[in-house]
Amino acid sequence: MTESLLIIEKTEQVGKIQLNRPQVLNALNTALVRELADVMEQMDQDDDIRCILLTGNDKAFAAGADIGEMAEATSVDFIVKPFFADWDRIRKISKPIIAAVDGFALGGGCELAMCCDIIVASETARFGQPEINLGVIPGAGGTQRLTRAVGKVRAMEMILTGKPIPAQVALELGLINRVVPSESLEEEAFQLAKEIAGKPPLAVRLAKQAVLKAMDLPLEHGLHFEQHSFYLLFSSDDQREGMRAFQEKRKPDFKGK
Ligand code: DAK
Repeated sequence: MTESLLIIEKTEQVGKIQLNRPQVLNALNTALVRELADVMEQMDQDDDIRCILLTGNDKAFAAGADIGEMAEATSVDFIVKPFFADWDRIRKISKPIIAAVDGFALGGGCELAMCCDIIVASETARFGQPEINLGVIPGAGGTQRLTRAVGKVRAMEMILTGKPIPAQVALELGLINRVVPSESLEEEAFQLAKEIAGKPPLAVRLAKQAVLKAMDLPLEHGLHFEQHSFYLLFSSDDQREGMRAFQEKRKPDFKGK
């Protein structure tokens, strides 16, 4: 029997997905990325899941796209076959995604973490874009998202040298949210996912969208999007519930409606 490429678990409104190709440091082949996009889309539609948690194992979150699969590809293959189409599906997920990163997050692995909304890393995690050493450049957003996250000169150094940075440096550069000991990574990331899962789902969804818009819209347009999203939430039950609960000094019970 072949082992599954992903290990999936649902706990307290958190959908956990573990990448499971440990023998190749979770190298992201087409089949795995397809399955990941499928599962994330299912979780995006599942009312019982309010936050997604993506993890690897202690040696690697993911060491990049599968080099074995790519090595003999031609430019025409990339254009004609939908080699990388599933990556676009992942960035369109509307629920928040937390990456819990231990070990290597390199190339496509670093790009996958950056597609997530929050990154919690262990002290031994390493982030890098080593594609330059293979004669190519990042292709799943590395030159764009890394630059937006850490600024031009830092991104340039990482991408031109291909040298990974340790978690503590990634934290200082603003690439990740927090660094925790390896043994508590899963629990800390889960607690954060659970905390977000307890928030009103519609507001969470629109907040995610609005923050992502800030990355690529001019301020005027971003502010416009924010304002309209704010107005829209006043037609939700959760807005009434949240404000009433505050006035009645009780805990709100959000339904995502
Ligand atoms: N692909 C395939 N196999 C890999 C792999 C990868 N990326 N990374 C590691 N492996 C395999 C190794 O070949 C080895 O297999 P065996 O030899 O045992 O069969 C096994 O995993 C263990 O690796 P090592 O023996 O090398 O382990 P070490 O601890 O010595 O070294 C390492 C760990 C992470 C430093 C090293 O494995 C390494 O440098 N790996 C390659 C990292 C890399 O260059 N990653 C970038 C790949 S290019 C796009 C989407 C995505 C992408 C591009 C476009 N579009 C949407 C357009 C992404 C591109 C990339 O990620």
